[in-house]
Amino acid sequence: MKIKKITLYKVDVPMVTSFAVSSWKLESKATVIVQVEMADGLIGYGEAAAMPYPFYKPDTTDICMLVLRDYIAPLVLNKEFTTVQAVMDELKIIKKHNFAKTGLETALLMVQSLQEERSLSALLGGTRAKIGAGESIGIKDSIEATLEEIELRISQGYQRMKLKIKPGWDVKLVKAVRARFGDVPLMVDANSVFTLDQIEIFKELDQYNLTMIEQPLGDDDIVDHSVLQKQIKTPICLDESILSVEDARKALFLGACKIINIKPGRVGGILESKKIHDLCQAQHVGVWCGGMLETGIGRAFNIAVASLPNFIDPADMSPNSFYYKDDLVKDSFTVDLEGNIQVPTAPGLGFEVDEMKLKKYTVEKLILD
Ligand code: OSB
Ligand code: MG
Repeated sequence: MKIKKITLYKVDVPMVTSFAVSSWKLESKATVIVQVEMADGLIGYGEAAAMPYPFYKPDTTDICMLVLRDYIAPLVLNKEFTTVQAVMDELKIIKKHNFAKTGLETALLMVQSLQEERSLSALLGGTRAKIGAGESIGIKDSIEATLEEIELRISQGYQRMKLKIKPGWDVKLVKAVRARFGDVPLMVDANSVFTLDQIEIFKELDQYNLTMIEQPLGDDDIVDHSVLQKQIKTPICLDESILSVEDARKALFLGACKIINIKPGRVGGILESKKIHDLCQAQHVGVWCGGMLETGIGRAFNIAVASLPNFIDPADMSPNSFYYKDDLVKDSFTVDLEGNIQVPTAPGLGFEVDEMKLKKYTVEKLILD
């Protein structure tokens, strides 16, 4: 495979409502769509779904644009590679910048899927025809507003609720949800805002039969998480802390978690996601697919990844219409009343890129050839 041209689209799709987590709030989600044009004429689209600011991980949308333009494109343009993995190996000289790498990798996997006339799921070795969907519920103005949202999602079939928590918005929220909805599958995500000094909060949360507690402590920590995991029975799930299969290996070695949230963008791509999946499967540790509020383009890859056999919990995969006023694909996925999403069987994304919408929401475009 030989890449002839890379086009970077920095897009900004307006949001329906803001999305707040422990220490930041998203009002507008900028993302980078990567389009590759191959020497044989095939076109692929991928997404580098970093946040617009460095509050989740150091990467931002603008940093993705810069790294793709100045470091990734020059390493790969007009060179012959045998596989997508070979391209990713070439990029190993660039430290981290996983979202930017994922933008290119996903575009190339779309091309490979078209070339081989197999769906992305089939290409990866996916075994599920449908995947379960869960909702990630941002921090709202009131507990009542949160309960209303949960009621709606339960009625729509969602298989589990994930509540964003922060100090002061933790046990009382979970308690209220349990009081109203009984044993609905429930988990919490702290987006790295707590420290071990607040261990009592986790001991209390431990009483509420949560399916897991996601990233309670520091965004690059595994040691303190291993201390915490030994003191609570609720599984800790790592998100921010796991940037590679090596990180996953170390976290499992230390007992820092009992489950891992795999987001392709955070770990540097679909192939790295599969490596983490395989490692965890071999160690009988489950994984599940998180999200970065990707557009329909990025979500297509997440769905394919989530169809692998060791993805044992529902994905964070609300339709983009929850979050955005518009999408970049036509007829994106839907969640049925059992809370399932059909895994596309067609080659490519499985959804058609809406070129008009892509153009409409592009705020910066760079052509590299
Ligand atoms: O921590 O899982 C997270 C969104 C942006 C950044 C971090 C996170 C999230 C979500 C939303 O929880 C998940 C989704 O894409 O639906
Ligand atoms: Mg998270």
